[in-house]
Order: sequence, then structure tokens, then C-alpha cells
Amino acid sequence: MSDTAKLESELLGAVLQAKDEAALEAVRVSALGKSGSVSALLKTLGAMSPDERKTKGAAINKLKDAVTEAINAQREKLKDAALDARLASESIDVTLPVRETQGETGRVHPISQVIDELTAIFADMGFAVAEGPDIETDDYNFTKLNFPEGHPARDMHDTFYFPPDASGKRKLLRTHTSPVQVRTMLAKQPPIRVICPGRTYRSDSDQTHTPMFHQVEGLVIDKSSHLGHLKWILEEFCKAFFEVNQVKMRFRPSFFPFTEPSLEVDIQCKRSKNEVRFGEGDDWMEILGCGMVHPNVLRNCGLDPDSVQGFAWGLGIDRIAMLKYGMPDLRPFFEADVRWLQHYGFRPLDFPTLAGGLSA
Ligand code: 2NL
Repeated sequence: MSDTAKLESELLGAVLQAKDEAALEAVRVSALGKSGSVSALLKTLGAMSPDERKTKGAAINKLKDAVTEAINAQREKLKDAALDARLASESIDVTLPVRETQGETGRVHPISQVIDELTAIFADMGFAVAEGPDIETDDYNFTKLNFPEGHPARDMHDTFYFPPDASGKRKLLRTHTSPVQVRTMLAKQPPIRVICPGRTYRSDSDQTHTPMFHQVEGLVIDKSSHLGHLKWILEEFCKAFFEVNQVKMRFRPSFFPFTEPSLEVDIQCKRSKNEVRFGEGDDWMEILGCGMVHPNVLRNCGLDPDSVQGFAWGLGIDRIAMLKYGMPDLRPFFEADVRWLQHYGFRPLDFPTLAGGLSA
């Protein structure tokens, strides 16, 4: 075998061995580069006789063309293989479900959802939202609200008290959100229209009571606000909240130290084995307490009962959340179990609005 034929078979073998573009380039440089083996052969032509140059020259050029062609063919082959590999690795299964982003996998707790719903409904009726501290004084939680000294609700059994300070005064965890309304009356002049949602505390724990629970109270103070206004507000609220077209309500006389007269409100419902429906049926369910603000409370909060009057109401958020969303047990609300929250929680971007639906 001639030298050129030997070199050709060596180089063509090396070209086929090159498994990527870098290896192929190395082969090209070793053959056709400035100091490559084929280039070296071409350089020998100058020293040859014309006859020798004719035969060897043709053979060397044939060798150069063959190697160049083999390299180009191999380059195309490698390019195709690389593209095939990339297509295979980047293939997308468009039938897979869309994966939720981190911002979408979280869930809104039913209590937060219901507070957002309440806020949307009452905001639409012109109410502002007021908040206040969980730790309160005996004065704001009881005295200003017309609780006589020694009233059973002040008893250690119901109220969580802090140890007394140097002056002997004990702070407490608010037992209702009413002190927020006391603060509102002390700070603002009528007309007042506020709702006060928030945490409340009582030393009570069983199937339907947790030591921390949630309340929303409402307060309206103006020159001539009366029970007719209250009744309309509560009816509109119940229809909007329970998402029904009509609801019957029943007002029964009751007693609270801070209202006179005081009333308890039942709404019409239909109880079956596993669910309660509102806006139909012959059963009644108590859902809230209300009344005209007691003149003593107005006076205690710096208002003149001869020139302004108003009404207030209070209801348990946890209970209406359970009723609306069919949750049978209160205790898991505060156990922070993500499986419960995955099941009963709400999507974070589905804000409740009156136009878009509260719980759509
Ligand atoms: C209930 C009853 C009620 C109020 C709360 C209130 C607040 C002020 C003055 C007068 Cl500052 N009243 N709040 C009035 C009536 C009833 O709650 O059963 N809640 C769960």
C-alpha cells in the first residue's frame, strides 16, 4: 500500500471515530491544519520532478479531497445526532396538568376567607373596618360596656386575666370585639358605621368551643338610627353571605348589659341528615345577638344619648364559617394541619367580591 493510501485509511478511520465536534476538529487540524499530515505531504511537491509531481500530486490532492469530504460528512452526522438528542431530552408532554406556582399552592384559611367575605359585604353598605388590641383593660372590655361589678362574665372562669400590675390593675384577653367599638366611639364623632372582626378569648374548651375564637361586631351611631335599619342590614347580610335570594329572620327578646332593648336573631333553615340549608324549610337557627346601644354605654364613650343613638350586633365567625362551608368540627380550625387546609382552604387569588361571587 502506498504512503498516501495508508494515510487516507488512517485519517478516514479517525474521522469516523470522532464522536463529537471537538474531536472531529482535532482530526481536521492534525490532517489539514498548517502542520497537519496532509499539508506536510503537499509541501513535498515543490522538491519533486515534474513527472513525479504529476502522479503524486494527483494522489495527494485526491487524498485531501477525500479527507475533507469525510470530515464534512461526519460533521453533518454529528450535528443531526446532537439535534436528535436535544429534541429527545427537551420533549414536553403537553397532556400533563399545569404545575401550580409557589404563590398558588398555598391556601387561605376559611376564617380569613369568611372575614374577607364579611368585609366585602359590609363595605358595600358603607361600613369601615376597625381593629384593636387583643390585650385589653377591664375598663374597655367590661366597665364602659355597662357590665356591673361582679357580673358573672367577669368571673375568672370565662376571662383570661394577666397578673395585676403595681397599681393592682389586671389586663385581660378581650372576651369580645366590643372594646374596638368603645375605642371607635371615643375617637370619632358620629355618624359611625364600623365592623370589627377579630380574635376573642374565653376560658372554654369542648366540641364547639375553643379558648380563642373569632367574632365580628357591627356598630352604627347617628341621629336617628333605629331597629328598622338594623333589621334591613342583617337581612341583606344574611342573603349575601349565605348566597340565597331570600331569608326569613326571627327576632326574640334577650339580654346583654350593653344594649337595650336586646334581641337574639334566628334564621330560617332546613336541616337534613348531613347539611343545613338557608332560605328554605321550617327550622330556625340562632346566629347572632343585637340591640340598641345602651344609653350608659354612649355616655361612657363620650356621646350624648339625648342627641345620638345607635345599634350594634355581634356574631361568631367560626360558627358561620362552619355552617356555610359544611365543616362539622371546630377544633381542626386551629390545629395547623396542612392536609385540613388543603381540603377546606381557598385559592389565594380567588378574592371574594360581590360582583365576582363571594365563594365562587
Ligand atoms: C352575641 C351578641 C352582641 C353587641 C354585641 C355592642 C358593642 C357596643 C355597644 C353595644 Cl360597643 N353593643 N355589641 C351588641 C349586641 C350583641 O353580641 O351573641 N355575640 C356573639
